[in-house]
Amino acid sequence: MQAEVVWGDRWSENSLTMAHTYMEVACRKKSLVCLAADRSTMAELNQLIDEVGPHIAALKTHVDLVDDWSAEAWTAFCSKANSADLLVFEDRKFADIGGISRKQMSGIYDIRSWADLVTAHLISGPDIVDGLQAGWNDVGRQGGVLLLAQMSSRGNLLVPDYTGKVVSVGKNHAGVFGFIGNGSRPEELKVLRKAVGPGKLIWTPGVNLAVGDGEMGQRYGSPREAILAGSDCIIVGSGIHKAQNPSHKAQAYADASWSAFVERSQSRNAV
Ligand code: S5P
Repeated sequence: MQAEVVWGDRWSENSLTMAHTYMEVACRKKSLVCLAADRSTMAELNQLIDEVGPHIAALKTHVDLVDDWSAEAWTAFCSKANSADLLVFEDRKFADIGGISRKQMSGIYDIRSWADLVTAHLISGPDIVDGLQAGWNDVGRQGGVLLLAQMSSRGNLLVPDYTGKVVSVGKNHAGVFGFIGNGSRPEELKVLRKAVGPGKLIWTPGVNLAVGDGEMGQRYGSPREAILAGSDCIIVGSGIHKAQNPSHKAQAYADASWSAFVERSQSRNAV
């Protein structure tokens, strides 16, 4: 089925090209899974694409945690991801003023040249989104910013009042692809979806088929519950890359996310 039909309002009310690109990839792959590829060598990262590429729609990186990073190896890794029909999402969590964020898109890692998506905190104000978009513009590319509206870790300081302010600024900003919400708490996610409205995407970490507490204060909720509560992509890390068989696990997350998404679209159409 065509992406614009399945995604409904999410498609028609989001004008950002990268948002449509994601919705199309998700439909081709029948997967609303973004793999958090938190492995620290280039060989392990490349192996992950080989193992799970067909079952995921996006690959989330932390470019600064790779031990043997080199510009050549990274370029090859990104083109491998693109050949596997994956969006590349650098989870850089930018937080500085607009002009510096623009410069941080270049530098040694040159994020603007390979990332389709990046994360940012809105703590410094809305110019950060313009700065990041200018970064992509500087190299003739397009991308999307995911603003952190909630976090999954215990004790985080993104309290409801702050979340509300991030959403009210971000939902009206054309450069904003969507928001990071907390996948471990479906009730909070429903409130977030209501505030965001139908247009912007919500991507959620803190999701695992084994619900409960993770390492160092991480918390996990179920993939199905997250999608039904309004998430458009589950960000899964250790649930896949630490599994005995990452390919099988990735397929299980893809199936859970896609069937919940179909259920959600059907109930929307039924109303
Ligand atoms: O609130 C957040 C936001 C993010 S982007 N909580 C998170 O865990 N993340 C990221 O999601 C985190 O940086 C990591 O890469 C991933 C979760 O990995 P997992 O192993 O806990 O599934």
